[in-house]
Amino acid sequence: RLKLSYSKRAKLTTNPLASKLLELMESKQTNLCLAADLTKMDAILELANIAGPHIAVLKTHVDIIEDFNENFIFRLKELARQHRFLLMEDRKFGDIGNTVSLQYRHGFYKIAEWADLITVHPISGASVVDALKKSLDNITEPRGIFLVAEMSCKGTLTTGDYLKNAVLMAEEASDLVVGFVCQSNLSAQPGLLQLTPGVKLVKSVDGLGQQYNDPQSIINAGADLAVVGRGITDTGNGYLKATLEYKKELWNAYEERINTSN
Ligand code: UP6
Repeated sequence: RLKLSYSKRAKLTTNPLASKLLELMESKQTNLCLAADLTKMDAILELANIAGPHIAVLKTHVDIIEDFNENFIFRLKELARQHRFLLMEDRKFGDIGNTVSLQYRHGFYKIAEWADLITVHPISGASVVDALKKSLDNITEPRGIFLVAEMSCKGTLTTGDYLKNAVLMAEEASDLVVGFVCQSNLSAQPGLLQLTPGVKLVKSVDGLGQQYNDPQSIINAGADLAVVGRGITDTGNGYLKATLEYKKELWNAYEERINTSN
């Protein structure tokens, strides 16, 4: 997996959204997933408009937005279309099948209607993926799930058998799973993507448990998509400069990974 280009891997996936994502990454030359963890709609839209041409995925936590309304989704989808990036709602679903399917389709945010990708904790077992799949009736666009196999924070319980079984679940799960959220190279399957959060230009911590590694280390540890949040949003030099810096570092590390022999 680690030596294959994104475009080759796009042909080896079973999920149409995973191929679309890998092709988009190759054509935009970016493996950056931006965590837009801001609490006002306009601030997120401004960030999405500036960073949009340089990212593959914009990741949201819609439940932190203070002035959320449907117009936000309408405008965000328009930016995603214009700048060609996918939308991921990092909801980290973690309940029984019936509850997650209600949370996915209903309530205030109606996530299934607009999020190309979602994150799901494998804690409830494979039935949760089946339930999410069943709840996609009438949704015609392709959808994908990233299973949270291993977390980035200090003291996480996602270790040992939990981690191993989460990977097996992703490998065996329905065609809805496009990959996992993790910190290390856990699967050789070329069709699954590794999404790695906890990324900053310099290895560091945030004082609240988050642990950051630098772009080159996480790409060498198997990341296909790197999640960068505060490394970009907390910058003093403007979003564009920071986005381009992360994009370049991450893409160079990927090219080095696929081009060096061993
Ligand atoms: N995230 C992690 N670690 C995980 C899973 N998800 O940090 O194991 C998410 C957080 C946040 C983003 O919910 O949205 O990735 C990281 O943001 P940061 O770069 O600002 O720390």
